[in-house]
Amino acid sequence: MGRKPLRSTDDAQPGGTPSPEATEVPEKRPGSGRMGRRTFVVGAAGILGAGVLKGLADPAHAQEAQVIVPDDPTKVQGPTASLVGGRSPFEQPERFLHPQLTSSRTPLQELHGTITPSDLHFERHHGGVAHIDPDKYSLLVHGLVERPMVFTLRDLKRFPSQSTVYFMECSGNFPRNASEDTLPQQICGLTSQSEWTGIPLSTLFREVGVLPEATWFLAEGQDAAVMTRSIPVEKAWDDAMIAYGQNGEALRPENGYPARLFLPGWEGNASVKWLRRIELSDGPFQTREETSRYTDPLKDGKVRQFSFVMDARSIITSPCYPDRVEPGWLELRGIAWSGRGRIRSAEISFDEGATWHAADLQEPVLPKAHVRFRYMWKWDGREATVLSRTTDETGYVQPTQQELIEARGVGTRYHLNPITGWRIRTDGSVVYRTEEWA
Ligand SMILES: Nc1nc2c(c(=O)[nH]1)N[C@H]1C(S)=C(S)[C@@H](COP(=O)(O)O)O[C@H]1N2
Ligand SMILES: [Mo]
Repeated sequence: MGRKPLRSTDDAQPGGTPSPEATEVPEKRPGSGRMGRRTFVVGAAGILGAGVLKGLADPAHAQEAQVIVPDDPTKVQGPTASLVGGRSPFEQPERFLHPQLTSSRTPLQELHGTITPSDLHFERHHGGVAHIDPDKYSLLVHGLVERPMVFTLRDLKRFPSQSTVYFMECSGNFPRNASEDTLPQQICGLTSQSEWTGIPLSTLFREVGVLPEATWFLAEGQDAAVMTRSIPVEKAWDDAMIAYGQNGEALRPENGYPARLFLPGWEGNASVKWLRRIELSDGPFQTREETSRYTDPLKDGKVRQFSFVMDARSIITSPCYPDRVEPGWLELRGIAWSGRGRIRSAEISFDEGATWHAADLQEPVLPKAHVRFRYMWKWDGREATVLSRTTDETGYVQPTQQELIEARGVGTRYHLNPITGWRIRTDGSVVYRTEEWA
C-alpha cells in the first residue's frame, strides 16, 4: 500500500508559543515517498559504488548503497557478507521530520512487537545533536554531597550495570485538531521503546554521599541548548539510570551518546541527553524548561508544574490511515503503556466507547513499557469505528478527549493522552477518527 504525501495541519495554538513538539503535525520530508523509487537503496556499509556517493550527498541516507534485486535469486550468487547490515530494500520505514527539523517521530504503524529499532527511535533536540568524543566525556556530580566527583565514561562502565526495557515519551505527544489523513506516527510517534543499559543513578549518589538535606538535583546536558531540568531525589533512589547502551549497542548520538539520564515513565524532557553535570540541592532550580515550558495551564488560571509521570495511553497501529481493509477477519493491533507501572488491560470499542472488549496483551507485560495488544475482529463491511483505551495497574483509565478537557481545560499542550481511533468506510479505507479540540 502506498503512503500519500501528507499535508501539514496548521494547529497553531491561540495565546501560546508554538511548540515544535506539541502543536504541529509534522510534515513528511519532501521526496521521500515510500516504495516509489525505481532504484532501490539499502544500508550496506562495505558495498561500494555510485550509491555511496549518492548517499554522501544526502546526509539522511549516508549509509545507503544501491542493490540489485534479481528476478530469480537462485540463479545468481548473492552479495557477500557485510560489515554492517541494512534493511530489505522493500522496507523503508522512516521517522517523520518536523518542518524545523527539531524532532522526528517513530513510525509506530510500521513496527512489530515492542522494541523500536534504534535508528527509528524518536528524536527531540533543542539545540541540535551534540557530537561528543567519549574519551573527553565526563560527568560532574556536586552540590549537597559529601564528596564531589567527576566520572569518565570508563568510570561509569566499571559500576555494576543493568539492562531494562522501558518506553520513552515526550510530553508533547498529541496533535490537537489533526485531520483524517493522519498516521499513528503523527498522533503519538514521540514515543519509542528500547532496552536501556547503564547504571542506577543511586550507585553514583552513594558514591558521592548525597546529603540528607538534598531533595532535588539538577541534570545538565552538554548540547548547544545546555538543557537543564530539576528532578526530585526520590527518582534516583527509585529507578533513574545513567544509560550508555540502547538495544545492544552504544547510545546513538541523537539519543544522548555517550551517556544520558534516563527516568523511566517520566516525560522525556527530563531525561537529559549528553549528560555532563548533576548538582544536588534542597529545592528545584526553576530552569527555563520547567517554568516557561513543560508546564500545563489548568482551568482555574493556575499552572501545573513538575508533572513528570506519563499517563496511560494506547493506540491502534493496525489498521490505520492509509490502509484499505477487506471484509472478514482482521487482527486489530496496537500498543499501550503507562508511566505508572504495568498495563492491566487494553480494550476495544466499536460503539464510541459505550461498550468495551478486552484485547489480548502480549506477555511479558513489563512495567513502564510499551505492551502489544491484539484483538481478532470480523469486519462486516459496514461503516465502523474502532477505539482503544487502556487501564494501568494503579486503576488509572485512559480518558476521552472530553474528560481530559473537563479536568484540565483547553489550554494544555503537554500530557495529552486521549482515547483515539479509526473510522473504516464501506470501501475499506481507514481514516483517523477526528475530534475537534474543545
Ligand atoms: N541535552 C538535552 N537533553 C534532552 C533534550 C535536548 O534537547 N537536549 N531533549 C529532551 C526532550 S524534549 C525529549 S522528549 C527527550 C528525547 O529523547 P530522544 O531524542 O532520545 O528521543 O530528550 C530530552 N533530553
Ligand atoms: Mo520532549
